[in-house]
Amino acid sequence: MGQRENDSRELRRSILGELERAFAAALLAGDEIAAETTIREAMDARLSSAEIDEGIIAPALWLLGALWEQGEISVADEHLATEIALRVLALQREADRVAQSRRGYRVLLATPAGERHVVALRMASNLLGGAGYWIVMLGADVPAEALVASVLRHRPDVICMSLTMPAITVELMDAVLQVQSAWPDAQFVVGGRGIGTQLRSQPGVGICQRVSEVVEAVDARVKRAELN
Ligand code: B12
Repeated sequence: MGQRENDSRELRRSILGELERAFAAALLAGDEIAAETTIREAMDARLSSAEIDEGIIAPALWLLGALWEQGEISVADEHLATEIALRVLALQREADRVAQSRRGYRVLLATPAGERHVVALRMASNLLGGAGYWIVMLGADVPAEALVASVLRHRPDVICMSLTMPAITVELMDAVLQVQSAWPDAQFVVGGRGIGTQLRSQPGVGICQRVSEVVEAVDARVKRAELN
């Protein structure tokens, strides 16, 4: 096994250990909000449901059981902790259900002709893929005609575009208009420092300031398309 793989396992183990301690402390304190926050952090850290169950929830309950046996906590404390753990399992199930429900939806990502900055686009793709969306990544510098052809072929539910250079606004606008004229129901989410005021009033286009907003913005566009 390589050093890098070792390091990443070590890091994962240390994250898991920290979350396990935080979750056990939340159960001991009967603090449902802290317990939920810890599990949300675990999900954000991309720990799997199995890792969360085996590495965080089960050990915390074992600890509580041991404390109860030793008479250090009451049976009521133990019951409260179990109830909180059961509610957290429901939260996990809901998160899995939402991710599953996104699997049937496609998001196509590209930058317009002339735009070669793609780091934010890749970030958006990772976040959307992680949230369950099916990704069609075209990458940088996609001419409007090629974008239209790809949209008609893949029929994405949402098209995400990134613009860094304000000088390329015309190309982005042209791409949006060409796609909309070929497919009037097309839904866009665009972001990037190059976005000016022009696109803000364009129907079918949502604007994001930060990449962390992308999943929410795409969810909203998918819902809007379903209402059309
Ligand atoms: C890396 C880089 C490059 C790389 C890009 C490599 C690649 N594969 O991406 C290379 C070397 C190719 C490059 C080339 C050029 N670059 Co350059 N580049 C940068 C640099 C250093 C970092 C850009 C970056 O990745 N940022 C990190 C990302 C994560 O941040 P972000 O793009 O701001 O995105 C955030 C938000 O805007 C938002 N977001 C962005 N897009 C999207 C999309 C969606 C859907 C969502 C939800 C959110 C979202 O989320 C992100 C995080 O919150 C910047 C410096 C800077 N200040 O940004 C210059 C910079 C962008 N480049 C610049 C320039 C001028 C150029 C060149 C013209 C240089 C040259 N003379 O050749 C060329 C043009 C290339 C082209 N035609 O596109 C200028 C742009 C100035 C301007 N306003 O026009 C900058 C600002 C540098 C500078 N200070 O002068 N560049």
